[in-house]
Amino acid sequence: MTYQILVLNGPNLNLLGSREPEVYGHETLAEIMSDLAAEADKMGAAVRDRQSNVEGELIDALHDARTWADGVVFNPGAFTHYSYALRDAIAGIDLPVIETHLSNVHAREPFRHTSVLSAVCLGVVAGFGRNSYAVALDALLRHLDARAQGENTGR
Ligand code: CA2
Repeated sequence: MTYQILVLNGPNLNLLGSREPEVYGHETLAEIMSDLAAEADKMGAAVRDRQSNVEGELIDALHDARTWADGVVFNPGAFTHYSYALRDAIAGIDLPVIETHLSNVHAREPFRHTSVLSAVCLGVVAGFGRNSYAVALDALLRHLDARAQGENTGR
């Protein structure tokens, strides 16, 4: 069974590799997503990645995922900290979503310590740079495997 996973990236993540490498690393989003697709293949999953700077497009992508995906790895960018619309979308789709961040948001400015999304996500991965995506994908696939075997693993 090949799990189908949406990897969704929010605002400004298209700028990765161009500025603030000390916070976000030197790789572009395209490089990170291409490496993740190779990792996913080894893990028995297929990923489709999408990036948007527009809140409504992220909501539409989450809604659309209901029709084809088994779960979502989601870096919502700064929307993490205040988007109740994304929170409602995640709560409404009945798919496991892992909130994922490159940086350790809890070691940064106070406004980044709050997430309005975490409570409706299966879990949160933050602080491992580009590896945050692979860690989140691994956790999501373990959850899906356990659920398929009838174990109760949360959401
Ligand atoms: O650590 C993360 O992955 C974040 O989701 C990244 C967001 C930030 O607002 C969140 O608090 C944490 C920002 C992404 C912006 O990325 C840039 C990359 C290069 C240059 C400028 C912005």
